[in-house]
Amino acid sequence: MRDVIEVLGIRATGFHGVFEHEKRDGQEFVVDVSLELDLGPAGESDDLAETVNYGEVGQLVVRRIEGEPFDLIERLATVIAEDVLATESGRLRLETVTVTVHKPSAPVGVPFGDVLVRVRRDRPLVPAVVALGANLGDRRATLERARQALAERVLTAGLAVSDLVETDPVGGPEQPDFLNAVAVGLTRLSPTALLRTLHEIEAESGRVREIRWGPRTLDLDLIQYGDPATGTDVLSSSERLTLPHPRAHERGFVLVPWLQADPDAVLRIDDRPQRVAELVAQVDTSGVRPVPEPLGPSSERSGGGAGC
Ligand code: A4P
Ligand code: MG
Repeated sequence: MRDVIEVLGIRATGFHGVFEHEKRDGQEFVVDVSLELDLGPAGESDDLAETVNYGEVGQLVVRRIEGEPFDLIERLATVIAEDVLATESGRLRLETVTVTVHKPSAPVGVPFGDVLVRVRRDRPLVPAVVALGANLGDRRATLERARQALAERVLTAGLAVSDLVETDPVGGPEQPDFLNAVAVGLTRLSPTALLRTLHEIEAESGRVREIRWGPRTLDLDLIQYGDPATGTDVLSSSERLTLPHPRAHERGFVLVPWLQADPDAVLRIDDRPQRVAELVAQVDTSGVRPVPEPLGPSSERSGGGAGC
């Protein structure tokens, strides 16, 4: 990630330190925070909602400096990094946080210029669900390339991809049938970086955004990020990224392959986590037909592609 927001020299008095006089008298701590995230959306839209508010970060840092005293500045730096990653905009956008805590009056015992610790924290691995669809060109070959790209760049651990299904088009103009599949796995990308990568993979397949809900060589949708069963899913209502995907719960072409890729799948609907197995029983799945040969390296399959 090349884009950075830095807030440098945030100062406040705190009571952190191993010595009794440090806990009693306090001293000044100075914190620098460096945030790595994609600033493209905010650069285009000029909208504060599309970035991380550095004022909010500054306040959070001061609260931690002035708050519960720790023995070590290593601990102070770590909790600040965790706090920043856990803010609403942090969960949605941040790739990496670097926190530097300076303790210029530390009891070092010799003349010194500064003492500091620096911690750098990436996002943890988070479960994510991506729906794949294609109804133009060599659909199977396109989806196979997309599967590979997802494995290399998006769902880089624990990837499971459903079998293909052939589906009647839902909505939009008259158009050919789709091949659909769903991929589940773990990602280190933020939701916004993940969506950007999905758009890059779509563009590499030759997709041009023309008619909404119209035919396309490749459509990749982010269905869910995080796990609603444990309350760790990220919610977003912006037009650029809505999470969970607002139409996933009513679409057989998403729910049927998702359930196959993850029989325990859970989707949040109206603030309530619901089992995908139950949703599949409630929606019309008559337009969703199994395709015999799954995606996967051609050496694992017998013969050529099916369904296109
Ligand atoms: N966007 C917002 N949230 C998300 C998200 N969670 N995932 C924004 C992906 N994109 C999201 O998307 C339009 C805008 O939605 C983007 O700017 C993105 O930032 P798009 O991919 O350009 O256009 P689209 O796919 O035509 O629209 P949309 O709303 O994603 O449509 P759907 O819901 O994906 O429906 N029938 C069958 N049988 N199989 C299909 O796969 N797909 C569609 C497309 C219609 N009918 C279908 C199928
Ligand atoms: Mg789409």
